[in-house]
Amino acid sequence: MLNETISAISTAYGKGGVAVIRISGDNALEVATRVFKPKAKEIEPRRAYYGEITRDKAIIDDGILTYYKAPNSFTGEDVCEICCHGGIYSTQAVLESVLSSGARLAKAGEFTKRAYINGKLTLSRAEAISNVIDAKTDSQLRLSSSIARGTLSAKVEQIRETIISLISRAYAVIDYPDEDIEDNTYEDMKKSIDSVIAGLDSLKRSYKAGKAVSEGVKTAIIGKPNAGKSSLYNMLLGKELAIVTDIAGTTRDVIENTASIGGVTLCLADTAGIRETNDTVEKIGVTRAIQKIEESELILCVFDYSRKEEAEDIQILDEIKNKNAIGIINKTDTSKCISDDFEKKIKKSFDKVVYISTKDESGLKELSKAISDLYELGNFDLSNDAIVANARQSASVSLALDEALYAKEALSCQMTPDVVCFTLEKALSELNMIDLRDAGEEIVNAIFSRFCVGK
Ligand SMILES: Nc1nc2c(ncn2[C@@H]2O[C@H](COP(=O)(O)OP(=O)(O)O)[C@@H](O)[C@H]2O)c(=O)[nH]1
Ligand SMILES: [Mg+2]
Repeated sequence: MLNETISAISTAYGKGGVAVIRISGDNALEVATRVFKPKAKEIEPRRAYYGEITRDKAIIDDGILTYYKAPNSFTGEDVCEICCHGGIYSTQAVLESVLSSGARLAKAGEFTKRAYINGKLTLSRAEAISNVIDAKTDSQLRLSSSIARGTLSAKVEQIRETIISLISRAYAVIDYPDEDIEDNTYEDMKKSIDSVIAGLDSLKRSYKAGKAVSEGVKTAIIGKPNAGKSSLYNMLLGKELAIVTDIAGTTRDVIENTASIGGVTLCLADTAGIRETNDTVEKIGVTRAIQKIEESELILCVFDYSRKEEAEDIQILDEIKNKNAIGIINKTDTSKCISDDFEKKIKKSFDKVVYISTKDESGLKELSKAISDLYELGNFDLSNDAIVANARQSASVSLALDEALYAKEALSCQMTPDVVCFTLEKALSELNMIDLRDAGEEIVNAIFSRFCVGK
């Protein structure tokens, strides 16, 4: 039953100052007031009431009750929130009291699912709420909070409305086949399709930045032994995690961690220095490093300014051919020993070369900018622009764009209006997938089951 009254602890499990027990459904207020005894006689919506919390008629705690009357609540149903002291045992006791007073325990994501079903949230906003909770970097938080507030949904809605109006105009032409499309109707429709295409195209391009922030970029630090890879890894993470020594072959295992550089979420891997070696363990490390080049979406390729280039440097340039890579010349605090010729060769091999010194931490700003530029983060305001942030949304946008381009062609080739209509309807149904407007129950359930209990 959909409007069964449900309840769960909405704050994190563990000891804390306060905890919140959320109750949602037709009987939310009735259930809450069986447990919570306010000092006031009347409970009005959106006001906080102090009172005592009971179980089996005994007072077990005191706290605050807030009542949100449908539809003005998170779920769109009647909602009560009991705020109690945040002990592990005490919070559980308050929940048990609520459950024995007529509510059942909410499933994972059930509050958000109800918000979605009751039209309080679009799917992309609901997903973004879960990303706000999971955010690990400042840019992830800004982006997911912006999508949760509806920036992406609003843009999608605007494009949808234009397509719907186009379809209705095309139908009008179909319904009166004897009349030719008037010139200004035709021009109007063309303009509208162009605006749909421009909107979809900018959403499609935003995924590069959106993915770099939300899903992260698999990045490997590669170079010959002692170039300063582990020092760079530590500098990017702001912590001494990898062992740094002047002994070639120190790093053998691949060590991985997440860093936010220039707003981009880098899933960073430090690797063994690439060279010929007879050491059994180091050999495995070198094989893994080369494998990492294959698996990674971005390579930070480190060269040593303080030593003349060696065969390994040249081998590495070969390994990263056709890869998305940034050249990094490290140890610029020392006097230059790398040859001018090789420096030129490095500059030719990469779109971007950055000079750094991990010793005096110089060049980090430039490296951050190079990474941010690579993923076009400078083109977007993460807090306010409509940005596509997951693969499912991106696929829908691309398919909708293809259909819109086809509709434009159909219109300019003077194809019959039903072709224009048909392609626009396809564009619309692709776009509807972003917020799963036509989604079946199973897909909706699968998405919300990934949320935590109490959300
Ligand atoms: N002078 C100088 N030495 C550095 C710099 N970066 C690293 N080193 C030194 O180079 C050696 C090798 O560094 P490490 O990070 O272990 O290199 P890896 O083998 O590439 O991981 C260590 O002695 C570091 O202290 C730098 O920017 N300047
Ligand atoms: Mg190392």
